[in-house]
Amino acid sequence: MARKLLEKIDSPKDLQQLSIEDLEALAQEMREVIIDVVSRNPGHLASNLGVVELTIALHYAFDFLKDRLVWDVGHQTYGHKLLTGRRKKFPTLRQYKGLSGFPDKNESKYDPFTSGHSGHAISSALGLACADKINGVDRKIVAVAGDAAIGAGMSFEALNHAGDLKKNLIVILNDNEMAISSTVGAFAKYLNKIRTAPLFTDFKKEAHHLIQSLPIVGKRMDQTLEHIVEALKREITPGQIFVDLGFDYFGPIDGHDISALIDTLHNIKHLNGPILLHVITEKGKGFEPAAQNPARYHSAGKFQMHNGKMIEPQKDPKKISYTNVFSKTLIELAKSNKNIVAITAAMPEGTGVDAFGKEFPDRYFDVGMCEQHAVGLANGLAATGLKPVTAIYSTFLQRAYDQVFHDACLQGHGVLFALDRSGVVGNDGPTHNGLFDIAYLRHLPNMILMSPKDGTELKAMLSKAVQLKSPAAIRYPRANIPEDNLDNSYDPIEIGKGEIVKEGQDGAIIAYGAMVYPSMQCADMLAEKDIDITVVNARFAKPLDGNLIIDIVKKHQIVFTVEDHSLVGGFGSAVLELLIDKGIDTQAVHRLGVPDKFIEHGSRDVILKLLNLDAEGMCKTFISIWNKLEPAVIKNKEEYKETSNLI
Ligand SMILES: Cc1ncc(C[n+]2csc(CCOP(=O)(O)OP(=O)(O)O)c2C)c(N)n1
Repeated sequence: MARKLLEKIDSPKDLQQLSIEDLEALAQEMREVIIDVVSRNPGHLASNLGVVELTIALHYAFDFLKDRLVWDVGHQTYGHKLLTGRRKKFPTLRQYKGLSGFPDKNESKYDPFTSGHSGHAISSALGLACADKINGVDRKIVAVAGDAAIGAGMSFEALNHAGDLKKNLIVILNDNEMAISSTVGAFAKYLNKIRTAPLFTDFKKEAHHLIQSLPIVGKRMDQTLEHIVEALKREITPGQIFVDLGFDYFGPIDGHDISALIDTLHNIKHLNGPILLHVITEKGKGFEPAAQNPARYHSAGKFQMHNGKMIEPQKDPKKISYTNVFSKTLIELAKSNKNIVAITAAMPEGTGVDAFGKEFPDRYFDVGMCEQHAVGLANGLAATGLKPVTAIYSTFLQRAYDQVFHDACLQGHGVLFALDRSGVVGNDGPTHNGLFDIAYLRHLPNMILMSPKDGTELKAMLSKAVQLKSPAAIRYPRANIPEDNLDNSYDPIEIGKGEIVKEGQDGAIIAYGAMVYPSMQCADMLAEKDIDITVVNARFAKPLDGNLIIDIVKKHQIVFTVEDHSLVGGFGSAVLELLIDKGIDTQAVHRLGVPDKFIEHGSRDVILKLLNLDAEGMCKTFISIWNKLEPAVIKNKEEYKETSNLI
């Protein structure tokens, strides 16, 4: 399809050649490209469609090579990427070595920060504004935050600070009434009230009309319209809360009216001090299926472009996700255990607790994008003997580290953390990988850490964990469970006890969680080469099954620890600490996991393969170490050599 306007936009400067009508047509073309690419390369759709006009207007009114534009979360920057020299690479969105789905400072000069976690934009933008003052730099700093992002604690902290400092800062509140699903909270209700107030631009027109119709004085008064509007605005401003915080509030304005947006941005960019521009947008705008069901199309799978129908990946109907197992098991357990309550931080569907919310609305809390508060709330609930299951992605719980320390562990309260998306998450990339949770939780006294090898074990762990009186976390990946059938009967889990899955004498793999099945496959591959290894399912990173691990290390010449987690401070580190503390020789131990660097985007399978954390990769690593061992200690090394180039 010819996109005659977009094809001419190599940088935002090119927008200046276009009329308002052309800019409107450009918005249409951008939508088509976004829908087309996302229908094939699943990504964030609805939020991006909602900010197309705002994106154009921002790049028209500012020069973000000099000025700075900071998007909150950053999942809504596809239009921004199309206008800032990344149009040709756009079809590679979220693919390995392709464009990131989020702002990426290594990707473009137009992205001042790499981001993906909500609440950061106003703080970071304020930091830039403060630095500009110190460095004597004269430029405009703009932060764009959604109505859910602005409800995050960090955003409030930044507004509080910015309103006091009075530095030049423009905050654009992109209000579409939606987080992933509906935005929750009293602040969202407050914004709702503003939304129903007359649009700022309509109000100006109305006042103009009224004054013109006054006899004689009309003309003269019209000249002072701006002043009157200013004065009236202060009196009847809908966003009074922002004014009271020290901001100049403008809005609400229609976020799909390019002309009004450009006019307003041109007007406010010359004002001093902190400014908040309230823009009303529609999530999913311009693509009916997404506009009708913005939550479903927030992060869409593949779909048909002409009707939005989701194209389900060809999947074995028996295959279900860990999230699904967690979601169903939690409901089953909560039916008989009335103490169970569930908490999500604006991720009800992603974590699967939405189903719990429908079943037990009085025992369910969606706190908004406020992970810190989620953990504090859990503490209060747990203090009374209730059992809060706090379902937060591994990467987002990082935001609440101190609350985990202070409000869960220090109190010794039985808060259970369900850490979905632990490990490599895939196409969302470095901002969303869950690679640090063992490290940031393991050192906290009272904490119990476990990870199931499959769906059946997740059920077993969850049913054990909801009985615990101390804080605990279960980590599981964004993946389908590996077994074909979910077993309804399972052996009870004993805290701190692992299991030997397979016994051999040539080496051992001690695997944690999702790495157990690939380790078993690796053992099968090695068996074909006549190398017979033991595989241990560690189950716990804290407390470790010390006796089992020491026994395995003593008996084997090569021992791998395997985890889809950072090697720094992870499961393997815990094993080494144990061995050193017990005076056990650690020479045989090799740690497999994620190196000390940020891991780029690409599908989970591709990334695990690159990290040598798939069965083949483990096998290769095992053999390279095996090859270095003295022939005397390897009884079948000669036989092995004949087949070694098979790998
Ligand atoms: C700290 C954190 N928690 C949760 C998320 C997951 N998340 C991504 S976008 C989103 C909703 C964003 O809503 P809003 O800020 O209103 O922006 P919109 O998508 O409506 O443009 C959520 C919950 C996140 N990115 N960061």
